[in-house]
Amino acid sequence: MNHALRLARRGLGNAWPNPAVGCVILRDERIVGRGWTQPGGRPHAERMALDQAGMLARGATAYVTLEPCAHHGRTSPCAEALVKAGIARVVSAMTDPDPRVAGRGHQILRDAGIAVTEDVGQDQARQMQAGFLSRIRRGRPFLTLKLAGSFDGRIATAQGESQWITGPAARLHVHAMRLAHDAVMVGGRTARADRPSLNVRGFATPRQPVRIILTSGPVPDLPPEGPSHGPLWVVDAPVAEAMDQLAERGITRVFCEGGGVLAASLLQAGLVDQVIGYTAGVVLGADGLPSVGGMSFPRLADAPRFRLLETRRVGPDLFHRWGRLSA
Ligand code: AOF
Ligand code: ZN
Repeated sequence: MNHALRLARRGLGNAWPNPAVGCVILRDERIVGRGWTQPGGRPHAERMALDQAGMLARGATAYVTLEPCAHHGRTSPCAEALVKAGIARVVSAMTDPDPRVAGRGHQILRDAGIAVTEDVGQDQARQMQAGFLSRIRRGRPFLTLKLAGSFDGRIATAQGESQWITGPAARLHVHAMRLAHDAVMVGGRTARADRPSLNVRGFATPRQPVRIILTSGPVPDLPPEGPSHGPLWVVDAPVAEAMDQLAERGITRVFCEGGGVLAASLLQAGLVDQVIGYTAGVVLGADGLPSVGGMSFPRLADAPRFRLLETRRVGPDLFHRWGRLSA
């Protein structure tokens, strides 16, 4: 299952609107098929693994990071494909929250006499599916907020100089984070001031993230959609409504890169699920530009609070990742 989870990770950021699923087919302790959800969501992981296994799937065990689907999409359901291929046992990590599946996939397998073991590696699978779960259950994407800056949380000097506070290693790390998200989002002010590329560089990607600019104001001239830039979506709606719209369009994971005004609105609205920080060993002082704009929380108890999940050194800077305390 760990192997299947690692395969699933390859689909993060490019399988949307579908979940990123991994599948390993094991026969006589040998791997005969490996699959993961392909860019755009099809073929599904099981289809790819079964095609690889061919006749060797007969009597084999399939490990899948999500319940095999039961609905008729562009092709027949994966649960039926597993039955047809003669799979003897299925080990799955979690039930598919999609109402078209929701237990029916496991049922098809059991009805066909296949031994099914559920919920193996469930915690890791749920983390991997945080975006898909959020889109299905909450009707909004899983939102990661990036805060990069000085010790004292500033992203530019009073004169607006911001290049470069963090080093090249942190910048490359940011591109790896973009890679694992469906969309990269900034507010209108940042878009106009920085004309950011909002693409993935330094890594091969099967699909560039969607570029989202959240604004009611003018939009700067940015590179058109192409091999090195994803589609450009301009969304003019209050933050909560904007997030709902993105989920409706299939987005499961959003990476917000600022600026401070948008960061404050998202935090204030309780929409931030994860914060990642890049902190540099420099101090800019109170006249520097803050990474988070004004928020009105008169009492400390009302301020959004996060739990530390990870710390790591990236070059000369500190990377830290925080998860939201209440869901
Ligand atoms: C699987 N294996 O690799 C994935 C699954 O639009 P469709 O027809 O491609 O179906 C999308 C749904 O299929 C999606 O909402 C989720 O329930 C399931 N995703 N299922 O068996 C996979 N990605
Ligand atoms: Zn399927």
